[in-house]
Amino acid sequence: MMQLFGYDTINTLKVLMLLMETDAEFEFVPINIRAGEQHKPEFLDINPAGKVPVLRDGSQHQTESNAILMSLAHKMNWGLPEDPKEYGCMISWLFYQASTQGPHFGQIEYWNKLAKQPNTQALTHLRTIANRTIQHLDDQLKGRQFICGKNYSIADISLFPWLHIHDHLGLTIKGANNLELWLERIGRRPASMKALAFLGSNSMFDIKN
Ligand SMILES: N[C@@H](CCC(=O)N[C@@H](CS)C(=O)NCC(=O)O)C(=O)O
Repeated sequence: MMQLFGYDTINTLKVLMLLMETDAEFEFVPINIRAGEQHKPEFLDINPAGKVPVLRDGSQHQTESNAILMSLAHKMNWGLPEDPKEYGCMISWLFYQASTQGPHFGQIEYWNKLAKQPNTQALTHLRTIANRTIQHLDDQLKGRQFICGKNYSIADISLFPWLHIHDHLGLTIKGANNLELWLERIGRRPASMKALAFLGSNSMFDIKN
C-alpha cells in the first residue's frame, strides 16, 4: 500500500485531495514538522531535503508535492489532459504554483502567523504579490470552470489549498468573482471535503480555513 508522509500542511493537502479523488488506498504517516521530526535520520533517509510530503510507492519515494501529483495522476490515470494545449497549460500552472504562489503565500503565513518579530514591510510587499496572483488567477478563470478549461486537473488541486485559507493569511478575494466561484466549486467536491476533513478531524492538525 502507498504511504503518505505528511502533516497539516498545504502541500500535504494537495496530495490528499488527489488520493481522495482517485479513491487510492494509502496509509498516512504523520511527520510532526513542528517538533523537528523531518530532520531525524530515519526521515532524512526517506527525503534528504527534510520536507513533507513524500509518497512512498514500493521502493520509490516521490518528493515535491507537484511531482507527486503528476506521478500519482499518471499511476491512477486521472486528471492528465490528453489535449496537448491543455496539458501545456496544466504544466505551466503547476510551475507557477511551485515558483510563485507557494513561496509567496508561504512567506505570508510565516510573517502573519509564525514569526516572533512582526515585519509589516515584508507583509505589505508579499501581500501585493499575492494580490497580483489572485488577479492573475481570476483573469485565467474568466469563462473557464477550471484553470485549463472544462476539466478539473491537478493544476486546480495544486493551486486550491493556499487560496482556500486566504482569510487565515489576511488576504481578500473580494471582487475576484471567478476565483470565488472556482474555490466554491472545488471545495464542494466530495474528495476535497474528505481531504479537508481528514486533516481537520485529527487533533494534532490545526489547519485553518
Ligand atoms: N516544494 C516542496 C515544499 C515542501 C515544503 O516546504 N514542506 C514544508 C511543509 S509545507 C516542510 O516540510 N517544512 C519543514 C522544513 O522545511 O523544515 C513541495 O511542494 O513539496
